[in-house]
Amino acid sequence: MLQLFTHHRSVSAHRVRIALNYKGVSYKSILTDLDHARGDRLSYLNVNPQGLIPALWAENDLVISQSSAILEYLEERYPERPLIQGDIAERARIRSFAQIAIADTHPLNNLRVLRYLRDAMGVPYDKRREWFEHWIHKAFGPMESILAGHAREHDAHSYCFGERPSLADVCLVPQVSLAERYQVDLSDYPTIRRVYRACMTMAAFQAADPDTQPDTR
Ligand SMILES: N[C@@H](CCC(=O)N[C@@H](CS)C(=O)NCC(=O)O)C(=O)O
Repeated sequence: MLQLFTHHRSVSAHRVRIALNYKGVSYKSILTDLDHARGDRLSYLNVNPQGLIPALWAENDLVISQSSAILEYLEERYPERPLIQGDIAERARIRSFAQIAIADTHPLNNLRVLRYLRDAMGVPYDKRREWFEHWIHKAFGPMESILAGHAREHDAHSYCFGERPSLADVCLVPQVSLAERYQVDLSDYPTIRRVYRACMTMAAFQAADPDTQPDTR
């Protein structure tokens, strides 16, 4: 069985949990601490030398790190319920949207970045909070206009780009969940909130939510 090194609050692991659930792939959660100081984190470096979560122990000697690489692996290994489909333009649109979250948003608000701002740069809480919210709005503004524009041009649909979830939804939902946890004002993003609500009616998304994980406290 696949084993996922995960933490309930990890945005990147959240993406992978949604994809595994959506594709109906069974997996075992290996609960892994986000805190580098803890002993189990040190042994986790043998699994993922970067020490970042998630990692997927996929096959005998194959451990995959980096959520986008894991998501691509799952897409190729379990193509039956695809997360990237449609014509070549739609597939490009889905990938491009997903990268706003994966490449341009999450890395700036990652724990190690926020801790570096605090510990090495001496940035106080209110300024770190400003940083955090700034990068969320820098993502959600364009995401909202992309989704609203697509909804205007096509028949109204529930998910990011159609009537079935895609990689775009898999990457959007954890960012919204994170923003909600930190009570970021999302009132300027009605389409994002509508898509989020639609996703959260699905069991695959509910079972991946940070609040429903075995290590949720
Ligand atoms: N690009 C990586 C990012 C992985 C990552 O940064 N994971 C976070 C949790 S979402 C982590 O382990 N953070 C620990 C830290 O920043 O010290 C991916 O997509 O998998």
